[in-house]
Amino acid sequence: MIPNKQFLECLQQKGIRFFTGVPDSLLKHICACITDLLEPDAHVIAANEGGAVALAAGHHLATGQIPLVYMQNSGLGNSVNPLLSLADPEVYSIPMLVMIGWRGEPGVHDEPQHVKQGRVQSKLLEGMEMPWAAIGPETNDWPDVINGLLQQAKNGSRPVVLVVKKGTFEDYAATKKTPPDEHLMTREEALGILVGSLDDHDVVVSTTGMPSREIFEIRAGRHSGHHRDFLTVGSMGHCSQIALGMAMKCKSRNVYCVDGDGALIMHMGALAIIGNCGGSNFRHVVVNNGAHDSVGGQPTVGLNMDIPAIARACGYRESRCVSGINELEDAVRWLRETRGPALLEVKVKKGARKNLGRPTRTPIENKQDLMNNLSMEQTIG
Ligand SMILES: Cc1ncc(C[n+]2csc(CCOP(=O)(O)OP(=O)(O)O)c2C)c(N)n1
Repeated sequence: MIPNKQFLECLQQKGIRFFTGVPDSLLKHICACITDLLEPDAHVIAANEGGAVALAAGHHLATGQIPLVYMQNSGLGNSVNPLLSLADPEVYSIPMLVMIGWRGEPGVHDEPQHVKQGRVQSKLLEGMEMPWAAIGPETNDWPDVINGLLQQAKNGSRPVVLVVKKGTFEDYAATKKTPPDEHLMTREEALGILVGSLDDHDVVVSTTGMPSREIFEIRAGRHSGHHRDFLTVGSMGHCSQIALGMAMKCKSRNVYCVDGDGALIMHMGALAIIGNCGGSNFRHVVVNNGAHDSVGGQPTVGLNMDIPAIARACGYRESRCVSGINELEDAVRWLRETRGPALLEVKVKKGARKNLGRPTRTPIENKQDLMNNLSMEQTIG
């Protein structure tokens, strides 16, 4: 396994001075090390992976240096456009080292949303004509691998890819720790109150990562079935548009989108579309812990922005922010009674239960349960 600090120092010695990306669980130790040791002008956690490629391009234009972009392989889709139409040697020809965490590597067990992405990843990179090399826990000559890639980046003035397999980096203990704000509730407590306030006809579309896993367990614990929830296990940042598409057609239902701050920021343009096209049945709950909690807790800018004000400016009828349990109980009542599109931001602390499970229904079963539920109402109606 590779010691994180040694890896970072090796990149710095080779001239990399700027790091940007979106965190990944498989890269969480190296992401934690980068976040911990670098100054804010040397490291930016980007809104999405395409934005990270563009930030890296801007850094290169200003300095002539080769930057590093990190991402989970699910973020490759977000970055294909700027990789091919901005940084590609046939366009602006901008060198960068793109480090990709290989979720769903063939032969390594992973969740359903990662399996196909992991299987087609090499073909995608080859189709994009991106030079790439992989490292894993047993790759002792990793400095040579990086050297080789950086030579290609420099000589061809082009993006190159370092694919990182599961278990490559050692554990990293951060030197700067921000203790969780004990006055705040946990995300799971907040979701428990929200789910408890819904009626049988309400539908939930929840975001990628732990929020959906918690909603699944809350429903299981209350024996209330999973047919009211769409758990967006992949496609980070898109759950609000799924909810909007559903709400536009299911006008007799209240549709609750349960979003995370990282996911909201990833595709924040969605707010403007909801503000303009969302109906009275659209209700948006943003559970804001200021972090990418599901993949290691790296910070987002979620606590430095006024999400309710942004929603109103985008056309939402109403919006509010709460942080206490008592306030939340009032606020979920308010949300239920308010004409949408409406948004409730709930500030929570970072962290989740250690024994949090994963949905035991497959994505297809989840879809089928929900569609049966929605169509039943249409038949009755
Ligand atoms: C396009 C894409 N990039 C990165 C990831 C990895 N990922 C999964 S969940 C997550 C963090 C989500 O953060 P947030 O929405 O704030 O919710 P939290 O986990 O903090 O509750 C990330 C980065 C992903 N699934 N898809």
